[in-house]
Amino acid sequence: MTLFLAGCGKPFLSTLQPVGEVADMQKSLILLSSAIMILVVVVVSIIFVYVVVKFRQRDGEEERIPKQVEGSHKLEITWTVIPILLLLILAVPTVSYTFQLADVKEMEKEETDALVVNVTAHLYWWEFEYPNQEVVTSQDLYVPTDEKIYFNLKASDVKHSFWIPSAGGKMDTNTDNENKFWLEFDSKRVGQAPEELFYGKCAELCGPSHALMDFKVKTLPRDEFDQWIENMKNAEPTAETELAQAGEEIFEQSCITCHAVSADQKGVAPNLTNFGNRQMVAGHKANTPENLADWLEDPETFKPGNKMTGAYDELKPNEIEALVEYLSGLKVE
Ligand code: HEC
Ligand SMILES: [Cu+2]
Repeated sequence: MTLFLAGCGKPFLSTLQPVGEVADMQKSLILLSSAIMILVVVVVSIIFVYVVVKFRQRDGEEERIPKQVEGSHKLEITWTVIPILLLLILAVPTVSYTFQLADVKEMEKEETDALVVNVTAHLYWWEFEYPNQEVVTSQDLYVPTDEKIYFNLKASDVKHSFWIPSAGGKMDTNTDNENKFWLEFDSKRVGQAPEELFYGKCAELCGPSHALMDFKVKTLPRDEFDQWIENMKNAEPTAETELAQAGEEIFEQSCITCHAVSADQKGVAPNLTNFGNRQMVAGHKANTPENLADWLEDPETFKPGNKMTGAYDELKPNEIEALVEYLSGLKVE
């Protein structure tokens, strides 16, 4: 079963197709521990079958009792020492990797060139802040390749867990402390995923829409990443058509209290500066005008338990059309 299921892995979300150093280390631990477990199961099964066959009760020998070995020092020592050795083989790389993966000295320096991302998990969406660049985005995380990206993880409401299966993790996001770790994406391997785009997940059951609490990770070469940051900083909401302008008006009345459309603001709802570039609507369905209209019309059916339901008066079809036009135009190249 495990072998068959392992075949289902997709290159953009498989722990078994690592895309960077952290994922490599974690995969090697998975393989090492699986190998040790398989070895133990195989050896124990062989001994079990051998003993059942060899010492079974045979016809005419009902009274015969084999030699008793209870309290044998040799056997007791053998089956105590072997597990200790196996655990040591597993413990040495595990402890060593644990320290390497928790090494975040670089991000804690006063002045650092390292890329830091503050991740805040909310019911049921993700906020990504680049504190040194003063840029905020949501749902789609942008990262440069070939360098360590340091994450500060926290949650605003309940416990969630941050996981990018191909790159590493998972690590809990808590409400009362910050967890820190780093990940790395190897430029030679990001091509394994279509559009160099990876999937991220919430890995801690957090409520009715937990399974829909997904995000995307877009990997870019460093210079394109810098350009993206620059473009985000300069982005201004535009409404070119008349329909989009009508949408902007509604947005400023009903939505702006929660949603920001400039990249320097955090908030109680996803920052929409580059919503038009997003892969998904609310992290759940493809970002098409139809799905966006469904979401605005009835958020509750789209994503049960979400924190937008009931936050604005019911929208008329023409208002939804205008909002869809406006929101789809919020793009940062
Ligand atoms: C109570 C504050 C609040 C108000 C008011 C509000 N929203 Fe939201 N909105 C949210 C939250 C919270 C989410 C995240 C929901 C989720 O994914 O679970 C969200 C998500 C969205 C998304 C999806 C964002 C993404 O990155 O996928 C869009 C689009 C959106 N809202 C549009 C609107 C529009 C248009 C209005 C006004 C008509 C509006 N919102 C009013 C809180 C609000
Ligand atoms: Cu969750």
